[in-house]
Amino acid sequence: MRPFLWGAATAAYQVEGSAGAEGRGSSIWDEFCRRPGAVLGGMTGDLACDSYRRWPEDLELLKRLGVGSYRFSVAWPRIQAEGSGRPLQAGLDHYRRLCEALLEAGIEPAATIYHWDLPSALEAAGGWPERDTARRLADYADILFGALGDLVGRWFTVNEPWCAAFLGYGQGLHAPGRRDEGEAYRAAHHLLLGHGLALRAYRARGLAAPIGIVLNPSTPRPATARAEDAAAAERAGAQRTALFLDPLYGRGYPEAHLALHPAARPPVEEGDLELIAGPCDMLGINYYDEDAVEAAPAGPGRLEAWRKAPSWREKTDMGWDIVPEGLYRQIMALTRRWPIGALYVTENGAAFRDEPEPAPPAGGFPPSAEPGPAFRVRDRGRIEYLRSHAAACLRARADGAPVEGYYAWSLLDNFEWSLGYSKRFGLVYVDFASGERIPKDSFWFYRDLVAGQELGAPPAGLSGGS
Ligand code: GCO
Repeated sequence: MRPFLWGAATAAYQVEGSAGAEGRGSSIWDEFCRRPGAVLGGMTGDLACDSYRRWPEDLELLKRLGVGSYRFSVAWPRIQAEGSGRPLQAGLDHYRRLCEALLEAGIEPAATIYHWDLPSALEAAGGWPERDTARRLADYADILFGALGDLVGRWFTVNEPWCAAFLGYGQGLHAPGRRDEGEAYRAAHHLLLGHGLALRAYRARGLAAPIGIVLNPSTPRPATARAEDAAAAERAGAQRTALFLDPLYGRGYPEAHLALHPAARPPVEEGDLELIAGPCDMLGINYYDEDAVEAAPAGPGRLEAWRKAPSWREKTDMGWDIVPEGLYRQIMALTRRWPIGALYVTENGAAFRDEPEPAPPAGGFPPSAEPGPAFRVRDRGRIEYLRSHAAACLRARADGAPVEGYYAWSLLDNFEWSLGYSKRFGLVYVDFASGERIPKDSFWFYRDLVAGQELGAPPAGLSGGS
């Protein structure tokens, strides 16, 4: 068994800022943030965590955390301002420097190619509902393979195509804010096709690092043992799960799901399904919560005939149920149903209302080696969340599922899309006014977990002694 990989994750638009630096073009998120009412309080990613400039501080944090891998995303408009044509050298240089510094620190650079920042020029040409956008993604990906292929240790093509397609083009909650179910299905197909074309370009280069895609599957639990609720749970999960996993694993689109959506016509052309099903080295899944669902009469706005059932679970600040067993169930369910060779939990974490409190002066004897930060964040809820979910992940591994790594979301508090800076997911508290970073208690907890001291393993050096 390969050693388990612990990591932390971020995404470009959520942390980088420097929106106009060094020729970076505009993305659909830059535009969406400027649309009145689209993002809470009119907040934008213009500054965010300022990580484009402060990345050396982030690197120091990663080193202290002791993680083996850092999952970041490359900002497409920094590489191609208009989404096509010759790359911007400054953008490539930035990510090369970041990767080199990570490698020097013994941390694997894990690059996400597309985490939702589509260049505005491509949206103006039709965006993801247009087939050409898939080709543009593959061209951009191939630029990255050429420029960073000697440094990146792990590639993820597309992050959460369900969100990009259905929140972006169906529900209008994410950029570009369109509301058309048919467009959402077209977008979903082209995101998958873009993944498939990028994968083909990658294989043509003969690079060795593992490559895969990141999904956010949904595997709700039936609220009762009745067969109708089990069927409702299957219907409720299909759009985020089978709609993507079936074509990725060579089974075509799930007809039972498409049949419920008259507007759902993935514009499949000859050869698309073969491209989409090109073999990947790994699958990434992002898990945050699990709902209970029950059958409900179908009707307008409820084509799939299910509804969320009440639950007793504590919730995070996102209003999401805290269900660590749901992660175990999801991993087991996915790996039983699809022939997933290696699975990584590429995001897991929780938003809570963190309140920095003045930290007592470093006391004790001998005095601490360095003065600590003036503030402390006692985020016990996040510690419990991370502990229980990491344990669920390792339980799935012990029970035979090919789970090979886990990334905490997120290294830093950051721009939580349409909720702006109001939701804090970080292991590190960010004071957005000053950019100051303060490791939360969960940061030190996660360090201990990564070091093997928090999930019941005997402390290093004490094991096996007789
Ligand atoms: C994702 C999102 C993250 C979110 C996180 C919390 O990949 O799910 O990209 O960027 O911040 O999921 O909602």
